Amino acid sequence: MSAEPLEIHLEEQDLGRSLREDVRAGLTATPKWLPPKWFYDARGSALFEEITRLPEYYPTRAERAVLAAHADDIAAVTGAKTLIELGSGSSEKTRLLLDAFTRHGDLGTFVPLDVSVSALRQSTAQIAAAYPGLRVRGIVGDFTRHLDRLPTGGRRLVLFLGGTIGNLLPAERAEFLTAMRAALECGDWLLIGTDLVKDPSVIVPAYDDAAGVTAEFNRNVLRVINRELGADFDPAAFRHVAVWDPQREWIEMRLRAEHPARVHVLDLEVGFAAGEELRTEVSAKFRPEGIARELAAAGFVRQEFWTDPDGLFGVSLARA
Ligand code: AVJ
Repeated sequence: MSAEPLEIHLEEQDLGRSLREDVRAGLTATPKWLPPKWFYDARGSALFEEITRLPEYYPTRAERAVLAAHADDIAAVTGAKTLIELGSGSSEKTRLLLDAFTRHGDLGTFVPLDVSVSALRQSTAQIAAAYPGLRVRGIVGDFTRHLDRLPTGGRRLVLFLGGTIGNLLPAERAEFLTAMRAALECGDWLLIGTDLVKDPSVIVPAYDDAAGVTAEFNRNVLRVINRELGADFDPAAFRHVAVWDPQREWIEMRLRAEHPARVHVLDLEVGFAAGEELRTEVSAKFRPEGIARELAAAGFVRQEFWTDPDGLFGVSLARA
Protein backbone atom coordinates (compact mmCIF):
# COMPACT_ATOMS: atom_id res chain seq x y z
CA MET A 1 0.00 0.00 0.00
CA SER A 2 1.26 3.51 -0.61
CA ALA A 3 1.17 5.98 2.28
CA GLU A 4 -2.03 7.98 2.63
CA PRO A 5 -1.84 11.75 2.18
CA LEU A 6 -0.53 13.44 5.34
CA GLU A 7 -3.17 14.72 7.76
CA ILE A 8 -2.21 18.27 8.60
CA HIS A 9 -3.12 19.48 12.09
CA LEU A 10 -0.43 22.08 12.07
CA GLU A 11 -0.54 24.58 9.25
CA GLU A 12 2.40 26.67 8.15
CA GLN A 13 0.78 29.71 9.82
CA ASP A 14 0.35 27.85 13.18
CA LEU A 15 4.04 27.02 13.10
CA GLY A 16 4.93 30.63 12.30
CA ARG A 17 2.71 31.93 15.09
CA SER A 18 4.08 29.58 17.72
CA LEU A 19 7.68 30.32 16.65
CA ARG A 20 7.00 34.06 17.03
CA GLU A 21 5.40 33.53 20.46
CA ASP A 22 8.30 31.37 21.65
CA VAL A 23 10.93 33.80 20.37
CA ARG A 24 9.20 36.76 22.00
CA ALA A 25 8.75 34.97 25.34
CA GLY A 26 12.21 33.41 25.41
CA LEU A 27 14.33 36.33 24.25
CA THR A 28 12.66 38.85 26.56
CA ALA A 29 13.07 36.55 29.61
CA THR A 30 15.95 36.53 32.12
CA PRO A 31 17.80 34.26 31.62
CA LYS A 32 17.03 33.94 27.91
CA TRP A 33 15.78 30.63 26.49
CA LEU A 34 14.35 29.02 23.36
CA PRO A 35 12.42 25.72 23.11
CA PRO A 36 14.30 22.83 21.47
CA LYS A 37 11.59 21.99 18.95
CA TRP A 38 12.88 24.73 16.61
CA PHE A 39 16.17 22.92 15.95
CA TYR A 40 14.52 20.57 13.49
CA ASP A 41 14.31 22.18 10.06
CA ALA A 42 15.75 20.06 7.21
CA ARG A 43 19.33 20.99 8.14
CA GLY A 44 18.75 20.52 11.88
CA SER A 45 17.11 17.13 11.30
CA ALA A 46 20.11 16.07 9.17
CA LEU A 47 22.51 17.29 11.89
CA PHE A 48 20.55 15.32 14.49
CA GLU A 49 20.82 12.17 12.34
CA GLU A 50 24.58 12.82 12.21
CA ILE A 51 24.66 13.20 16.03
CA THR A 52 23.05 9.77 16.40
CA ARG A 53 26.08 8.25 14.62
CA LEU A 54 28.75 10.04 16.71
CA PRO A 55 30.94 7.87 18.96
CA GLU A 56 30.07 10.05 21.99
CA TYR A 57 26.27 10.01 21.49
CA TYR A 58 25.24 6.70 23.10
CA PRO A 59 21.42 7.10 23.52
CA THR A 60 20.40 6.06 20.00
CA ARG A 61 22.61 2.97 19.92
CA ALA A 62 21.61 1.97 23.46
CA GLU A 63 17.88 2.34 22.73
CA ARG A 64 18.25 0.42 19.49
CA ALA A 65 19.87 -2.43 21.48
CA VAL A 66 16.88 -2.53 23.84
CA LEU A 67 14.38 -2.56 20.98
CA ALA A 68 16.33 -5.23 19.08
CA ALA A 69 16.33 -7.45 22.18
CA HIS A 70 12.66 -6.95 23.12
CA ALA A 71 10.70 -6.09 19.97
CA ASP A 72 9.19 -9.58 19.83
CA ASP A 73 8.03 -9.38 23.48
CA ILE A 74 6.53 -5.96 22.81
CA ALA A 75 4.60 -7.23 19.79
CA ALA A 76 3.42 -10.36 21.61
CA VAL A 77 2.48 -8.68 24.92
CA THR A 78 0.68 -5.66 23.44
CA GLY A 79 -1.00 -7.38 20.49
CA ALA A 80 -1.45 -3.90 19.06
CA LYS A 81 -3.54 -3.25 15.96
CA THR A 82 -2.41 0.38 15.61
CA LEU A 83 1.12 1.66 16.22
CA ILE A 84 1.35 5.42 16.83
CA GLU A 85 4.74 7.13 16.99
CA LEU A 86 5.13 10.60 18.53
CA GLY A 87 8.02 12.76 17.29
CA SER A 88 8.73 10.03 14.78
CA GLY A 89 11.47 11.81 12.78
CA SER A 90 13.06 9.27 10.47
CA SER A 91 11.26 6.30 12.15
CA GLU A 92 14.50 4.35 11.77
CA LYS A 93 14.35 2.41 15.07
CA THR A 94 10.62 1.83 14.57
CA ARG A 95 11.41 -0.71 11.89
CA LEU A 96 12.61 -3.10 14.58
CA LEU A 97 9.07 -3.03 15.99
CA LEU A 98 7.36 -3.16 12.60
CA ASP A 99 9.45 -6.25 11.78
CA ALA A 100 8.41 -7.89 15.05
CA PHE A 101 4.74 -7.10 14.42
CA THR A 102 5.11 -8.57 10.94
CA ARG A 103 6.35 -11.82 12.53
CA HIS A 104 3.70 -11.93 15.27
CA GLY A 105 0.62 -9.88 15.64
CA ASP A 106 -1.81 -8.43 13.20
CA LEU A 107 -0.80 -4.80 13.14
CA GLY A 108 -2.92 -2.95 10.59
CA THR A 109 -1.96 0.71 10.81
CA PHE A 110 1.13 2.80 11.49
CA VAL A 111 0.57 6.44 12.46
CA PRO A 112 3.71 8.60 12.73
CA LEU A 113 3.14 12.11 14.12
CA ASP A 114 5.78 14.82 13.72
CA VAL A 115 6.05 18.60 13.32
CA SER A 116 8.33 18.13 10.32
CA VAL A 117 6.47 17.70 7.02
CA SER A 118 9.71 16.83 5.19
CA ALA A 119 10.66 14.09 7.69
CA LEU A 120 7.12 12.64 7.54
CA ARG A 121 6.93 12.64 3.73
CA GLN A 122 10.14 10.65 3.58
CA SER A 123 9.41 8.24 6.41
CA THR A 124 5.80 7.47 5.39
CA ALA A 125 6.83 6.74 1.79
CA GLN A 126 9.71 4.51 2.89
CA ILE A 127 7.70 2.59 5.50
CA ALA A 128 4.74 2.08 3.15
CA ALA A 129 7.08 0.70 0.49
CA ALA A 130 8.88 -1.61 2.94
CA TYR A 131 5.73 -3.00 4.65
CA PRO A 132 3.15 -3.90 2.03
CA GLY A 133 -0.27 -4.40 3.60
CA LEU A 134 0.40 -1.85 6.35
CA ARG A 135 -1.79 1.24 6.33
CA VAL A 136 0.46 4.31 6.86
CA ARG A 137 -1.24 7.52 8.03
CA GLY A 138 1.22 10.35 8.73
CA ILE A 139 -0.01 13.21 10.93
CA VAL A 140 1.63 16.63 10.92
CA GLY A 141 1.20 17.79 14.49
CA ASP A 142 2.78 18.76 17.80
CA PHE A 143 2.73 15.99 20.43
CA THR A 144 2.23 18.51 23.21
CA ARG A 145 -0.97 19.81 21.54
CA HIS A 146 -2.57 17.23 19.24
CA LEU A 147 -2.93 14.06 21.30
CA ASP A 148 -6.71 14.35 20.98
CA ARG A 149 -6.37 13.89 17.19
CA LEU A 150 -4.89 10.41 17.35
CA PRO A 151 -6.89 7.66 15.65
CA THR A 152 -9.18 5.75 18.04
CA GLY A 153 -10.33 2.15 18.20
CA GLY A 154 -8.39 -1.08 17.93
CA ARG A 155 -5.73 -1.82 20.49
CA ARG A 156 -3.15 0.96 20.30
CA LEU A 157 0.53 1.14 21.17
CA VAL A 158 2.02 4.64 21.38
CA LEU A 159 5.79 4.99 20.97
CA PHE A 160 7.66 7.93 22.42
CA LEU A 161 11.28 7.06 21.79
CA GLY A 162 14.73 8.60 21.85
CA GLY A 163 14.44 10.16 25.29
CA THR A 164 12.54 13.09 23.83
CA ILE A 165 10.36 13.27 26.97
CA GLY A 166 13.51 14.60 28.66
CA ASN A 167 13.17 17.80 26.62
CA LEU A 168 10.08 18.68 28.68
CA LEU A 169 10.45 20.37 32.06
CA PRO A 170 9.08 18.34 35.02
CA ALA A 171 5.70 20.14 35.12
CA GLU A 172 5.34 19.88 31.32
CA ARG A 173 6.19 16.19 31.56
CA ALA A 174 3.43 15.56 34.08
CA GLU A 175 0.99 17.48 31.92
CA PHE A 176 2.05 15.55 28.81
CA LEU A 177 1.74 12.12 30.46
CA THR A 178 -1.67 13.00 31.89
CA ALA A 179 -2.91 14.16 28.47
CA MET A 180 -1.45 11.01 26.92
CA ARG A 181 -3.31 8.81 29.40
CA ALA A 182 -6.53 10.73 28.74
CA ALA A 183 -6.13 10.17 25.00
CA LEU A 184 -5.83 6.39 25.55
CA GLU A 185 -8.31 3.77 26.67
CA CYS A 186 -7.79 1.01 29.21
CA GLY A 187 -5.81 -1.74 27.52
CA ASP A 188 -3.86 0.60 25.23
CA TRP A 189 -0.08 0.78 25.68
CA LEU A 190 2.73 3.31 25.92
CA LEU A 191 6.38 2.48 25.12
CA ILE A 192 8.63 5.27 26.31
CA GLY A 193 12.40 5.68 26.04
CA THR A 194 14.37 7.56 28.73
CA ASP A 195 18.05 8.27 29.00
CA LEU A 196 19.31 7.26 32.46
CA VAL A 197 21.31 9.16 35.10
CA LYS A 198 24.97 8.20 34.91
CA ASP A 199 28.39 9.70 35.42
CA PRO A 200 28.52 13.19 33.85
CA SER A 201 31.81 12.21 32.19
CA VAL A 202 29.70 10.04 29.89
CA ILE A 203 26.77 12.44 29.46
CA VAL A 204 28.62 15.70 28.80
CA PRO A 205 30.65 14.51 25.77
CA ALA A 206 27.43 13.13 24.24
CA TYR A 207 26.24 16.75 24.15
CA ASP A 208 29.63 18.31 23.34
CA ASP A 209 31.26 16.05 20.77
CA ALA A 210 34.82 16.43 19.54
CA ALA A 211 33.77 16.89 15.89
CA GLY A 212 31.53 19.85 16.79
CA VAL A 213 28.35 18.44 15.22
CA THR A 214 26.27 19.17 18.34
CA ALA A 215 27.63 22.72 18.38
CA GLU A 216 26.40 23.20 14.78
CA PHE A 217 23.05 21.61 15.69
CA ASN A 218 22.73 24.02 18.61
CA ARG A 219 23.59 27.11 16.53
CA ASN A 220 21.12 25.93 13.88
CA VAL A 221 18.24 27.33 15.93
CA LEU A 222 19.66 30.82 15.28
CA ARG A 223 19.69 30.14 11.52
CA VAL A 224 16.07 28.97 11.69
CA ILE A 225 15.07 32.23 13.43
CA ASN A 226 17.07 34.30 10.93
CA ARG A 227 15.36 32.61 8.00
CA GLU A 228 11.81 32.34 9.36
CA LEU A 229 11.62 35.69 11.14
CA GLY A 230 14.22 37.77 9.27
CA ALA A 231 16.39 38.10 12.38
CA ASP A 232 20.08 39.04 12.25
CA PHE A 233 21.80 36.59 14.64
CA ASP A 234 25.45 35.96 13.79
CA PRO A 235 25.64 32.22 14.64
CA ALA A 236 29.46 32.32 14.61
CA ALA A 237 29.37 34.82 17.51
CA PHE A 238 27.77 32.22 19.83
CA ARG A 239 29.68 29.41 21.48
CA HIS A 240 28.12 26.01 22.20
CA VAL A 241 28.00 25.12 25.91
CA ALA A 242 26.77 21.85 27.51
CA VAL A 243 26.32 21.89 31.31
CA TRP A 244 25.28 19.04 33.62
CA ASP A 245 22.98 20.16 36.44
CA PRO A 246 23.54 17.64 39.26
CA GLN A 247 20.52 18.77 41.34
CA ARG A 248 17.96 18.56 38.58
CA GLU A 249 19.74 15.70 36.84
CA TRP A 250 19.53 17.21 33.39
CA ILE A 251 21.95 18.47 30.80
CA GLU A 252 21.42 21.92 29.32
CA MET A 253 22.62 23.19 26.00
CA ARG A 254 23.26 26.90 25.85
CA LEU A 255 24.61 29.41 23.36
CA ARG A 256 27.06 31.89 24.89
CA ALA A 257 27.58 35.30 23.31
CA GLU A 258 31.36 35.65 23.03
CA HIS A 259 31.14 39.46 22.80
CA PRO A 260 28.38 41.97 23.47
CA ALA A 261 25.79 41.52 20.72
CA ARG A 262 22.60 43.18 19.54
CA VAL A 263 20.02 41.23 17.59
CA HIS A 264 16.94 42.47 15.74
CA VAL A 265 13.98 40.09 15.58
CA LEU A 266 10.24 40.79 15.24
CA ASP A 267 9.86 44.28 16.72
CA LEU A 268 12.50 43.56 19.37
CA GLU A 269 16.05 44.69 19.82
CA VAL A 270 17.67 42.03 22.00
CA GLY A 271 20.96 42.78 23.75
CA PHE A 272 23.44 40.13 24.87
CA ALA A 273 26.18 41.02 27.36
CA ALA A 274 29.60 39.44 26.80
CA GLY A 275 29.37 35.90 28.17
CA GLU A 276 25.56 35.94 28.41
CA GLU A 277 23.95 32.57 27.76
CA LEU A 278 20.76 31.56 25.98
CA ARG A 279 19.32 28.17 27.05
CA THR A 280 18.28 26.15 24.01
CA GLU A 281 17.58 22.69 25.43
CA VAL A 282 17.07 20.72 28.61
CA SER A 283 17.60 16.96 28.28
CA ALA A 284 16.61 15.28 31.54
CA LYS A 285 18.09 11.97 32.62
CA PHE A 286 16.00 9.55 34.67
CA ARG A 287 16.22 6.96 37.44
CA PRO A 288 14.22 3.74 36.99
CA GLU A 289 12.03 4.38 40.05
CA GLY A 290 11.44 8.01 39.07
CA ILE A 291 10.02 7.01 35.68
CA ALA A 292 7.73 4.46 37.33
CA ARG A 293 6.52 7.15 39.74
CA GLU A 294 5.81 9.66 36.96
CA LEU A 295 3.97 7.03 34.89
CA ALA A 296 1.88 5.97 37.89
CA ALA A 297 1.04 9.59 38.74
CA ALA A 298 -0.44 9.94 35.25
CA GLY A 299 -2.49 6.74 35.60
CA PHE A 300 -0.24 4.27 33.77
CA VAL A 301 0.90 0.92 35.13
CA ARG A 302 4.44 0.04 34.16
CA GLN A 303 4.64 -3.62 33.14
CA GLU A 304 8.21 -3.87 31.87
CA PHE A 305 11.43 -1.91 32.19
CA TRP A 306 14.43 -2.85 30.07
CA THR A 307 17.89 -1.35 29.67
CA ASP A 308 20.73 -2.02 27.24
CA PRO A 309 23.55 -4.30 28.55
CA ASP A 310 25.56 -1.25 29.71
CA GLY A 311 22.59 0.22 31.61
CA LEU A 312 22.77 3.52 29.75
CA PHE A 313 19.20 3.86 28.48
CA GLY A 314 15.82 2.63 29.73
CA VAL A 315 12.66 1.64 27.87
CA SER A 316 9.39 1.33 29.82
CA LEU A 317 6.31 -0.51 28.62
CA ALA A 318 3.24 0.81 30.42
CA ARG A 319 -0.45 -0.03 30.23
CA ALA A 320 -3.22 2.52 30.25
C1 AVJ B 1 16.20 13.97 20.26
C2 AVJ B 1 15.62 15.13 22.21
C3 AVJ B 1 16.39 12.91 22.37
O1 AVJ B 1 17.96 15.29 24.06
O2 AVJ B 1 19.44 13.80 23.47
C4 AVJ B 1 20.88 15.54 20.81
C5 AVJ B 1 18.33 15.90 21.12
N1 AVJ B 1 20.26 17.38 21.72
N2 AVJ B 1 21.98 16.28 21.10
C6 AVJ B 1 18.51 14.58 23.21
C7 AVJ B 1 19.80 16.26 21.21
C8 AVJ B 1 21.61 17.38 21.64
C9 AVJ B 1 18.02 14.60 21.76
N3 AVJ B 1 16.57 14.18 21.65
